[in-house]
Amino acid sequence: MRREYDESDARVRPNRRGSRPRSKRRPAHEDAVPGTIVGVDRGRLTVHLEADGTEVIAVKARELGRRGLVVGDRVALVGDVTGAEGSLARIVRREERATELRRTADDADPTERVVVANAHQLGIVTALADPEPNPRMIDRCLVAAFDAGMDALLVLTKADLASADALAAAYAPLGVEVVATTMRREGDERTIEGLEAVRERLADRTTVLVGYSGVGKSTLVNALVPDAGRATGVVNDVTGRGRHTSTSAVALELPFGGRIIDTPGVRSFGLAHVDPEHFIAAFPDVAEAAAERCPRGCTHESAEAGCELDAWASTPDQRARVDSIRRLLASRAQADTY
Ligand SMILES: Nc1nc2c(ncn2[C@@H]2O[C@H](COP(=O)(O)OP(=O)(O)OP(=O)(O)O)[C@@H](O)[C@H]2O)c(=O)[nH]1
Ligand SMILES: [Mg+2]
Ligand SMILES: [Zn+2]
Repeated sequence: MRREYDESDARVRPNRRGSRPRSKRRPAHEDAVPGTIVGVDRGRLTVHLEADGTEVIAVKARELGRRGLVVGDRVALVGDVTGAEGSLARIVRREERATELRRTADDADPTERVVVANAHQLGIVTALADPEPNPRMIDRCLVAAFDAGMDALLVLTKADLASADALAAAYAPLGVEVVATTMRREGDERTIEGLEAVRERLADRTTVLVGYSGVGKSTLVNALVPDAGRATGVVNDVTGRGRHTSTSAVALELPFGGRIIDTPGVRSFGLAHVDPEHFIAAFPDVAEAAAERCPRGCTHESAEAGCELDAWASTPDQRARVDSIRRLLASRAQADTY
C-alpha cells in the first residue's frame, strides 16, 4: 500500500520543489486564484474572483472530499478561470469560515445545514402583513444570529399594509436595529421607500436575508442592486404565504460596498443545533435580569420552579419575550428527547 505523503516527508526533503514525490501528495496549488462562492446550483458553483470580479463556473475538486461548499465560502480555484462561456474551473481549497449560519429543518430534526458562510449580519425580513409577522420566528432568527456570532438587523417590509410601530418598539430594547420599508406603486412603476436606512446598515459588510416566503426579500435585493434581476413572486390570497419563488441562495455585490445574500423562503428556523444557553443570551435584557435575579442553575421554566423572570417582566413586551424564550426552551427540550 502506498503511504500518504505527510509533513514528515517535507522535513526530510526540504526545498525540493520540482522533484515531487510520486505519491498521493495533495497538490499545494500555490497558484490557485482566490474567490467567493456567490451561487450554488447542485454541483455547479458560481465564484466571484477576488482580483477583478470575474464570475467563473466551477466544480468541487476531488481533494475537497465531503467538505461542503455554500454561498459566501472563500475558495481557491485552478484550471480555466477566464469565466469564458463553457469554461470550468476547479475549487481546490476552502478557506476557514469566519461565521456559519446554520439551521435545522425543525427543532426535533438534528440534521443541520449551513445556510451561508462568512456573513457578518443576519437580515431578518418580516412583512408587516401578507404574510403576517410572527415574533416567534423573529426570536428564532435572533437566536440563530447570536449563535453564529452575527449581528441582527430586523427589516420590516410592506409598511404600506400595516404599521411597523409595535414590532419596532418590541425589538428596539434588545438592541436590534430595526428598519421599515414601503412599496409604492405608480402605474407599472414600483419604488421602495426607506432604503436609505437599509443601505446605511448594509454598506461594506455581508448581510444574509432570511424570512418566510413572500415577505419581499428578493424585492428588496432588486431595489438595492439595480441589475440583480431576482424573480419576485406573488403572495397567495388564501394562505397569505409566498410561493417559494427563490430556490437557491445568491450573493450579490452592493453598489455602495458590501454584499447581500438572497435566500429561499423558509417555513421555520430549526434550532436543534443551538446550545440552550444561547437562547437566553440572545435577548440581552432578559439575560441581564436572569443573571441578577434568578437562582443559580435556574432553568427559567416557570415561576413555580423558582424563576424570577415573571417578577421582572413588567411590560407586555418583556412578558412576551420571557414567554418566547420559554417556548424556545420547551421545543428544544423536546428535541433533546429524540
Ligand atoms: N404591498 C407590498 N408588497 C410588497 C412589498 N415588498 C414586496 N412586496 C410583494 O411581495 C411579493 C413577494 O415578494 P418577493 O420579493 O418575491 O418575496 P421573497 O421573500 O423573495 O419570497 P421567496 O423568494 O418565495 O422566499 C411580491 O408580489 C412583491 O411585489 C411591500 O413593501 N409592500
Ligand atoms: Mg425571493
Ligand atoms: Zn429563571
